[in-house]
This record gives sequence, C-alpha cells and structure tokens, in this order.
Amino acid sequence: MGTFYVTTPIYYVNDVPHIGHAYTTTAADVVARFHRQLGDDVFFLTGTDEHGNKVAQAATARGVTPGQHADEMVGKFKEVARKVDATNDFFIRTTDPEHKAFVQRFVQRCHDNGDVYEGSYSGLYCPACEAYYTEDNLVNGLCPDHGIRPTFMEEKNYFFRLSAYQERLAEHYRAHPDFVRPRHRYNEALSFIEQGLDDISISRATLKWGIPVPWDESQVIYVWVDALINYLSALHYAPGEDLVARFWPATYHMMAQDILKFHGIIWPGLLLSAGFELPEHLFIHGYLKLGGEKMSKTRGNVMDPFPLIDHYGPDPFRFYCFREVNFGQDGMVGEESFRARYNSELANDLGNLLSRTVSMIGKYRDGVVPVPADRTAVDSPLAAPAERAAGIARRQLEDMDLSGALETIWDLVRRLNRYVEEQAPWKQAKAGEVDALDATLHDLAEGLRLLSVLLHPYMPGTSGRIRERLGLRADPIAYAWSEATWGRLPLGLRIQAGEPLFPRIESE
Ligand code: ME8
Repeated sequence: MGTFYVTTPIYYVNDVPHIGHAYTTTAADVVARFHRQLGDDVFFLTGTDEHGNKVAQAATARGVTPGQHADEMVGKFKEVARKVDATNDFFIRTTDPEHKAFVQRFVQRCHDNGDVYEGSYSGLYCPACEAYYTEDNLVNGLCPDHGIRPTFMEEKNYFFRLSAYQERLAEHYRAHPDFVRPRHRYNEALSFIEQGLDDISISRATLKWGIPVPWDESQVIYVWVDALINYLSALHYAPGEDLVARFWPATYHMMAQDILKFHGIIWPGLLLSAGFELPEHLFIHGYLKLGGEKMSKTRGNVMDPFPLIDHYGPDPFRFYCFREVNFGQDGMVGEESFRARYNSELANDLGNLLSRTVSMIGKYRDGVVPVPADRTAVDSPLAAPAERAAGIARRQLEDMDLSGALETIWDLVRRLNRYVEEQAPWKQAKAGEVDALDATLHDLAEGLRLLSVLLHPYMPGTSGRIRERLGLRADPIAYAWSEATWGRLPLGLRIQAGEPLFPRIESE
C-alpha cells in the first residue's frame, strides 16, 4: 500500500468538452479506482484551465466577459466527469482565488531565486496553442497542431531561465528512464532537452485575463505557467487538511502528446526553480482520431460521446475506449465500431454469460447458488485461469497497460463462456448429475464474482449490477483486489431477477 496521485490535464473552457477530454478523464479514473482496490491512498484531480487568450477570445466572440464565459462552461466540464462516472477527489478551476494566490507565491519564488528576468519577446505566435513557434517548428508555415498561420508578435515580458535547468533536466531524465512513458515519448522529450533549451516568456503584457504578475501587476502570468501549477495548488486547498505532504510528488500526470513539452520540460524546470520535487511519471496516451485526423476543438471535427453515454450509460463508453484503441497509441474511433463492440463483446460475451448463469441457477437450483459437495471449490478447473488472469491484469494495470489488462480480463470472460459449453449444464441436469451441475453453477457464479472485481476499474456500474444479480454485497471491501482470489463466494447466495446487462443494439 502506498499513495497514488493521478491527474488529468485541466481542460480549456474556450469550447465545449469532447471525446478526448472524456478519454483522459476515464483513463485516470480507471487507474484511480484500481489503486483504491489495491488499498492505496489515492488522490485524483481534474479541472479546468480558464485563463489566457483562447478563453478571452471565445468570450469576446460570444459578447460576454471571460469570467462569465468560464462560469458558464465549467459546468459542462464538471458534467463530463460525472457522466463518465469519474471519481475525482477534487475539481480545480484556475480562477479559484486560492489557486491564484498560490501561483503568485510560486512564481515569486522563481523570481526570488534569480530565475526570472525582463526581456522583450518577438516571434510567431499561434493563438490556439498560446505558444510561440520558430520557422523550423512550423509545417508549411502553419501551426503543426492547429493548421493555422501564426502571427508575428512582439512584447516586453518576464522570462524564466529554463536554459539554466537544461543539464539538471537531462540528468533527471537519465536517472529516471520511466519519467515519461511510453518510452518513445521519453526519447522525444529528452532529445528536445539535449538540443538545447531557450528561456521562456512567462508573462503577457497585452492580455488582461489572467493572474497578475506579483511584482508587476501590469502583466499577467502566461496561461501555461498558471495552468501547470494547478497540480500543486489543488493539494493546498482541496477540502480537508493540506495534502501536499501526503500526495506530492504526483505519481502520474496523464495527457496526450500535444502537451508533452509543457509537462516534460517547462513544468519540471519550474518545479526545480521553486524547490519542489518532480512528479514521478508522465503518461502520454495517444490521440483518438475520427476520419483519420486528430480531433480538436479548433478544427471542429469532434465526435460527441455524450449522447452515447446518455443512451447506453457510461460503462460501454469506458469499455470501448480501452478496447478499441491500444492505450498509449493513436487510434480511430467511431459510432459504428462502438456498436459492433457493444454487441459482440458486451451483449454477447459478458451479458449472456451473466444471464445464462443466473437463469440456470434459477431454473435448476431454485435461485440459490449451489455449493459443490464432492470437492472443495479450489479444485475447479477455472481456479487457476482466474487467478492467473487476476495476477496478470494487476501487473498490467500497475504498468498502465490499460488495454492489455482489459484483454486479459476478456480472456477470462471467454474462458467462462467456453466452460458453459464444455460442461453443458442443461445436459448435466437432464442426466441427473447433481454434483457436477452444482459444481458448474457454483464455478460460474464464482467466476462472475471474481470478474466483478477485475472489471470494477473499467465498468464500475456493470460490476455492481453483476454482484446484485448474484446476491453479493457491493461495498468497497468487496471490490478489494485481494478479493480476486478463487473460492471466496459466500454460501447460500440467492440470485436476483433483473434486466439484461447490455440489451443488443438492433441495426437502424
Ligand atoms: O491543452 N484524443 O487543454 P485541452 C485523446 N488547458 N485525448 C485528447 C484528444 C484526442 N483527440 N483531444 C484532447 C489543454 N485530448 C491545456 C492543458 S494542463 C496543465 C493544461 C485530451 O482542453 C488530452 O488529454 O486542449 C490532451 O492532452 C488534452 O485533452 C488537451 O486538453
């Protein structure tokens, strides 16, 4: 048992949330739930990034103030967390007064340590990234992320001596080969550092929508500096006692590759300057793509997962995310493949397994889960595969292989379905093989109980419904990962009637 602090990026409120936001939040939730099952002390943070040019522009376009705009949009982002059934412990807004005060103290520390100086900045600026580019970084003269033409800008700014941290950052990377995962993202970030780091501008003179620089209130702090500090500020003022000592350094910051440089270089540079430990790991997952291109709010090519969630509940979406796209890689998503997976894997594989098991226990044993008389439960042919699956899935989840662990779990679902075919309980019943039938039905119920533990991080609602149908309790202790051990099925369980877990989607 240890502590585990996982974060999502804080999302921009310039536009409505989309599937990419739901994806990272879901991934972080899977990991948070799993670590709670291990008995770890978990803190899971998500929230919104509300300052900066992008948000100010979005507000202007709507004819409202940036503050009004943010207040209206934040509800939609909170709703994403609720809709995907995320168990975040806190939701941070960068407009929270406590965050603002902490950011000011943080940058003041960097300033007092001699890492901030005044200079003038000019360059090609992409308003969508809120970042300056050099000609070399552009693709055909356009922003590589947003496909828009950056404009030339010049202003007097405060600069952070990132260059002074180049060696220490490189050393940290070399000493911590797991600092950024997966490995190719680590290589990318380290090689960027090794190419040489320029100092970065950390304030804006022309923008009003931001946190004032504490020693010069005519400027606001660059939105990325403001935003990154959320991971620390939240620990100070999330309800309850100050959590910094308990949870810092963060175990995992999760995100996609678009913001790797900010998290892998600027954030550790700022932390070193202000005298904080660096996060243990960054996990960079891939992009969900629709029609072959990266989805982004600026491009407007977004797939809306929320009607799917409203219709089918959060679990099919959560399941689909890690089944369809190998976690850590880019992958295509779409409603058609969602429906195909739903029918073949959720309705057929898992849904049928439960409904067959429950209906046979109803039919052959009056609704009471039998206890095999002629052998101890441990002798079941399913015991070894089930415990093996639990062990492998645990290692995969600890290693952030969210798709690998789900595949391992699904192997067990398929194994249980094969067991039904092999044992053919209907034949056992017909032939009057009382002990054999008891063993079969008991094993299926026990297999499903064990699955309810393994599936909990991915499909918490489904996992609860499986337990309900089997007459099992559904409290946190029952979901402890240590319960994924064969032979713990309580005696005398009475199954409950219920609707199918996943009614098939009929083609339109
Ligand atoms: O960058 N596939 O906010 P943002 C997968 N405010 N994940 C995606 C995705 C996609 N197509 N699109 C977005 C910001 N994401 C800053 C972050 S943190 C201190 C500040 C997810 O609203 C992914 O996690 O643009 C990506 O890194 C993040 O949303 C960007 O969210």
